[in-house]
Order: sequence, then C-alpha cells, then structure tokens
Amino acid sequence: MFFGHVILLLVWAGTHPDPQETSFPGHTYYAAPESEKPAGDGLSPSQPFPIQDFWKVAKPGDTLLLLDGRYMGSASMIYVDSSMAVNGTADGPITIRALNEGNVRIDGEGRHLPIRISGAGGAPKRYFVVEGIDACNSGDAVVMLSRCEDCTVRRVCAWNAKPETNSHVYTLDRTFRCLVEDCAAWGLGRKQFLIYGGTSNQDEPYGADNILRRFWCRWEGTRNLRHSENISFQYRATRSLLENVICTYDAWESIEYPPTWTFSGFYYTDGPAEHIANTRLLGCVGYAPGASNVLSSSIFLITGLDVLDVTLQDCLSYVAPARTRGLPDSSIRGLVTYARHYDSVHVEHLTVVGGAGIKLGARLPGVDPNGPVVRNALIMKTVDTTETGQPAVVRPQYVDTIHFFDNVENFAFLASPADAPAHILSPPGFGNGSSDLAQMNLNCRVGRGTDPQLDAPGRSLLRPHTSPALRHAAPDGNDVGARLWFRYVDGVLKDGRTDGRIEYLWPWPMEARIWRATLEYHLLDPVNHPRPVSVTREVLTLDGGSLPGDFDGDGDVDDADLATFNRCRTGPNIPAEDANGYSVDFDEDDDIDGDDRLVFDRWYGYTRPDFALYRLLFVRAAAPDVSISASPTDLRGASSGVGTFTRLYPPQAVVQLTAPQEVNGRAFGHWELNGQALANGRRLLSVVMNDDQTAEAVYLGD
Ligand SMILES: [Ca+2]
Ligand SMILES: [Ca+2]
Ligand SMILES: [Ca+2]
Ligand SMILES: [Ca+2]
Repeated sequence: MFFGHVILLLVWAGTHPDPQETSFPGHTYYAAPESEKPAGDGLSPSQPFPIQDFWKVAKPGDTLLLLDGRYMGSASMIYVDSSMAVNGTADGPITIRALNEGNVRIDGEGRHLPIRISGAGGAPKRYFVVEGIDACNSGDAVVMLSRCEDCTVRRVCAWNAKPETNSHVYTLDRTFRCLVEDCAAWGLGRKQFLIYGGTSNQDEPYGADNILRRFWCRWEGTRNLRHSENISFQYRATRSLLENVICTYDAWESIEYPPTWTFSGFYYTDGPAEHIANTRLLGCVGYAPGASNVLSSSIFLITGLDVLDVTLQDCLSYVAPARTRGLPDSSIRGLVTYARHYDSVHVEHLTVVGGAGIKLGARLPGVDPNGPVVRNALIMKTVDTTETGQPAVVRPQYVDTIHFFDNVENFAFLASPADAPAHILSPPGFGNGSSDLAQMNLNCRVGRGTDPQLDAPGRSLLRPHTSPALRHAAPDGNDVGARLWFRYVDGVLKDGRTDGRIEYLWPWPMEARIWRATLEYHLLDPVNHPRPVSVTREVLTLDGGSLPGDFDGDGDVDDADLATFNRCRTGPNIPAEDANGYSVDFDEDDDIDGDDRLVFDRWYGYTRPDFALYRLLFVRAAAPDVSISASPTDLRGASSGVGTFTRLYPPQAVVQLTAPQEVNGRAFGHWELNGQALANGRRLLSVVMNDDQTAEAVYLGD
C-alpha cells in the first residue's frame, strides 16, 4: 500500500491521465524508489534502476519515467549539477516524468532537495523537462532551477521547504527562458516562489524571460525571521511574465512568531545594481483568508525606487472581512507601489475587494510626466481607516477610471479638482458627475452605499463586468475590474477577441491533483495543516460569489439554474427583465446563444474533485484531549478520534458522533454543525454526509 490510505489508492487508480502518447526520439528508461531496491538496467518497467543511475546514461531526447511510489534517500532525488556532463537540446530535451501523475512523490525528508537542476557560471544546464511529480519536505528549496536555460517544470505539486533557513518552495536562480506551468506550492518556507537574478557581481549573468503560468500557492509560515512573500520577483531578474498566478496564505504555523515581519502576496523589487527589470503580472489573484497570525503589508507590493516597466493587468486582491484572529483588516492593502519611474508602471483592470485599498506612493518631483498609473479599477468594500488614517485610494490623482462601491471612505480631502480620478463610474452618491470641489469632497470621500447590481446571485469577482453596472462602463467602452475568466497565454488574453481563440481558465487545470495532495497533507496533521483545497470552488466563491451557472447562488448547478438559463436564452439577446442575464453570457461576446449553452453544460453538476466518491467530516472539540466516538468506521478504517480529526465517508452515509459528558471538569454544552449551534444539548449527533460537514463539540466555559 502506497501512502497507507486505502481510499486514496482506490481513488487514484483509474483517474490519473494517461501518459502522453509522444514519440520519443531517444530512449525511455524507468526508475523505482530506493525502498524497492531497484537494480536493473532501467530499460523496462520490470527492470528499473534508481533515479541517480539515469544521469550516467542520459542523452538528448531521453525520457525517464518514474514508477509509482515514494522516493526517498539521496539516490532517489532528481539531482543534476555541473559535475555531470548531461544536457538536453532544443530538439531533444531530457524529460523526467511520472508514469502515473500524482502517484510519484519525491520526499526530501527534511534532509535532501527533491528536484534540483543546477549548472555553473558559463556552463548552464539546458533543456530539461520535469513533469507530473509531487515533491516535498526539503532540507532546502523543494524545486530549484539554478543557472538553467530553456528548462520546464510542469504539473508539479511541491510543499514544505526548510522553514529554518532562507529557503523557498520553488526557486529560479539566474535562469533564462525557463517555464513553470500548471504547478502548485504550499506549506512552509520563506517564499513559495522566487525568481532571482543575483545581486553581487555585475558581470555575472542574471535571469531573464522566465514564465510562471497557472500556479496556485498557499504560504503557511516560516521560522526564518525575515519578511516573507508568496511570489517574489527581484534582483535583476528581468522580463519575468506571470500569468494566472494565484496565491493565498494560512499562517497558523507562524503562531510561534507573531507579527514581527510582514508578508506580501506578490512582491516586486529590483536590486541595487540595475534598472532593467521588466515584469508583467497578467490575470493574477491574491486572496487573504478570514483568519491568520501574520502581519500583512499588501497583496501586490511593488517597491524599490528603481523598478521599471511593471505591468499589472486583470489582477484581483481580496481580503476577507472580519479576520477574527490576529491583526486588523486594515493592515492589508490590495496594492502598494513606490517607484521613481511611475511612467513605466501600468495597472489596468484591477479589482480590489476588502482590506485597506490601494496606496500609490508619491511621485518624486521632476522625474516623470504626470499621468495615470491605474486605469479601469474596481475598488470595493474596503475597511475602516481609523488605524491607517488612509482611505480606499491614496493619491487618487494617479487614477484614471474607477468604480467605487461600499468603501468606508473613497479618498481623502482633495486640495483641487485635479486631484480626483479622471472618471468615477459609481452611481450617484458615490461622487461622480461633479467638478465642484466642495461637492466632490462631500460626495467622493463618503463611501458607504449599496449597488445591488454588484451583489446579485450568479455573480463572481472574477467576472465583474457580467454585472450590468460594470459592463462596458468606462468612457472608452472598456470594462472595469479584472478579467479572470479566460487564460492568459504568452501575454494574450484568450477571450477570442485578440486571435479568435477562447481558452477558459476554469475549472482550474490542476484541480484534482491539488485536491488529492492537499487532502493527504491535511490528513497527516489535521490540527496544523489546513483543509484540502478545491481551487476552483475556493476562488470562484470569494466574497460570496457563485460557481458559473449557479444563478440562484445555492451552491450547485442544477435544473433550477438550467431553467434560469433557458429563460434568458429565449429572450431577445440579454433579457432586461432578468438581473442575472449578463452572467449567462459565458463566452462574453454580448449575446446568449448555443455557445453559451455549451459552457453552461460544462459546469452543470460541478462540485469538487472526488465528490462522488467520498465526503469529508471535520470533527473538532474545544479541548485537545476530548475523545469523540464516531461510528461507523470510515473509508480508511478509522472511527473515533481525539481533539481534531477528519474522516472520509461514502456519500449519504449516516454518521453518529458522541461527545463525552464531561472533560476536565467541564460539562458538555452542545454540538455545532457547520457553524450552527444545535439547541437540543444531546451528546449524540447524527450527521448525513450529503455534503462535506464540520462538527464541533462545545463544552461549557469555552
Ligand atoms: Ca444553483
Ligand atoms: Ca439547486
Ligand atoms: Ca454568441
Ligand atoms: Ca455569448
């Protein structure tokens, strides 16, 4: 048995994608974990060798397929360094791939570095491809490309860098034209992803033209006492391209080190040496959850006075309200910029929800011409400013077109009308339509209000312009807010308008792999490891948003939603009588027709990965030593548990939970099911597993 979880084996068998049917120009080799004592020639699945033997024979065009299992020990790491002559070529890369995606794990056991390809100055490693592997628990970084050119890491899940050192889950160090695509990262480490070009010797090569694409990550803490980031791009790493990169954090692990440092989602700074950095963030999302123990500075942070040529386009910052533990909401800003060369900083189609809004540092006098930095922004639901003393937008004069909605304060007192954004699109009462300074200050500063068109069922923060209030609202007929429904590929939004091609970003491409790996990670330590993640559901439902097609917002896409769809479809184009009509236009071409139905059908019945196979029961008790009996046994053969534990049951199973009458002199109070207190006070709770469920036993005095 592979990971010791029967259910996961059952689930994984038959659900992994077939290995790609590619004709390899070179040889194909096979490797197996050290624990199986592989001693073959590697030329067939029945004669595998250890991974390290591959480097002695590998030639351009060769492929190493890793058989299922957990790879541990130094001979089982993917380790290539400059002492090895091996390199791929443009026509014949060297590929290391899981035979069955998701069934290969390289575990550094806190001592080894699972995936490392590193060249030397003047002798970079070239044309390696690593695909379909999980890697974890490093004594350093988990995935490191150092002095590499034209290397690719694809469909790799990685977690837990060494928390005591300045180590990151993914590190790209002085790399050129490398691609990290459809990957994920979580757990400990100072950063989840770093692109780094070196700082010290100006004659050394730096890094350029690297791409990070469709990447989800969750930072969970570090014991390295410095500021931390999810995604960091800095120090002469030039022309970096980030497309559809999503980050969040769950920093319970940092409880040992309360807020002595700051944390950012996306952090961009250049080094002291050069002014040639050039970075684009396209379709990126940072979201801060409802509870944390970390002092957060901002979701997007662009700093270092010499940063040049930065573009943020179609990016979303979301900060959950009521962070119940840790620090106030107002400590997180959606965007902070400090730049000397503001004329080369471009922020377009930004959505900021919650937190403390955006702060644009002052221009240095005489450096750049005046001109907008931020265009077509949507800023909503930002919080009370009493702690920061700053409103939703600091320096609104750097903003061209903006829609404010439901902020405590939109912007500070204006000295002159020229300090206001050029266009405010919010409805009356939000400060638009006035050039009178007194009126502007009266209306624009005060932000509270509602705009029901922005809060209708069926909406999503990822598709703000499907709200009638925002669709083509800007003076140039453009939309306001981030467009996150389609993929970006090589700098092009694949919404059909640029090159006629439509590529949807959702469901998230690594959804099932991330779900299974984060589920197993959670089950290892249900107290300290966050719950498994359905990236699609988690991100699409931010701020009460709905899954596509869930027009009534009840959490599913079913026949009731289909009826809504059909009602809209039979009207002339987008029916005026249906407030949700715009969200029915799934391909966003301004009509509702059969093409939209095809997209709706893709979402019909969507839930989360493996929902048909099992449901999760999360059990918690207020005290760590409360022993709770659970019956029957779950799919992994587990039943009762102590404190916090998680069980997997078949759909619709009926589970009986019994809490003890008294613990440490405290009497049982009641059960809470999914956050709702049950009034009957019975110690026996019967739970129907029609969905994932959370049950908590509450004792008097809690
Ligand atoms: Ca529904
Ligand atoms: Ca329904
Ligand atoms: Ca159409
Ligand atoms: Ca359409």
